[in-house]
Amino acid sequence: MKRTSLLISSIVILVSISGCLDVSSTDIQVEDRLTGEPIDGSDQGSSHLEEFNSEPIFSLDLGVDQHLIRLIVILNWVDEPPAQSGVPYVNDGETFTVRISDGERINYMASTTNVAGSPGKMYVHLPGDIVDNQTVSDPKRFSVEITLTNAGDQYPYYFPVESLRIDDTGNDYTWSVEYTYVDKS
Ligand SMILES: [Ca+2]
Ligand SMILES: [Ca+2]
Repeated sequence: MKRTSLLISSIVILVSISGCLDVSSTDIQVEDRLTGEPIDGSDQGSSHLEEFNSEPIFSLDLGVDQHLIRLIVILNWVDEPPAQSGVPYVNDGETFTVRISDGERINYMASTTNVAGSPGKMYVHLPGDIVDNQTVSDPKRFSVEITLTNAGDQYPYYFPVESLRIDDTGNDYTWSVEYTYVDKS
């Protein structure tokens, strides 16, 4: 019960900030939404993508009385060490894209490119004012898809000409997903 109360307080703050509802109806609507048991879950894994390719990594099926209120995706990756082919090279960053979709109204995408020579990290939080909307809480499947949008190639540090380019074909990555939904049944 304590956890539920905390969750309700958080949502009240979110709703207040969003300004989507008038004050007189906020308390009733929030209480109605969150009557039920909050259920947390998570999953994680690792994979490899070739440049321009995509793959699904996670899906979550929710029933008619289950309302998603939080979904977070975290990606981590490290590009290959630069070549030392006579001269020092720089390996340009990888651009990963995370897409969270419910197959209908939600199609949320975000991309990040790592700085050359530094690890890449991406944190994607499906915004609460979208997932908390009752109109999108019918039975549905939320899915997460990863794309290696661009694998930056390698160029000589002091002489970055196209003729000396080394193709970067892909990259490893690790992922984790955390979510919370409320079951009102
Ligand atoms: Ca690269
Ligand atoms: Ca790479």
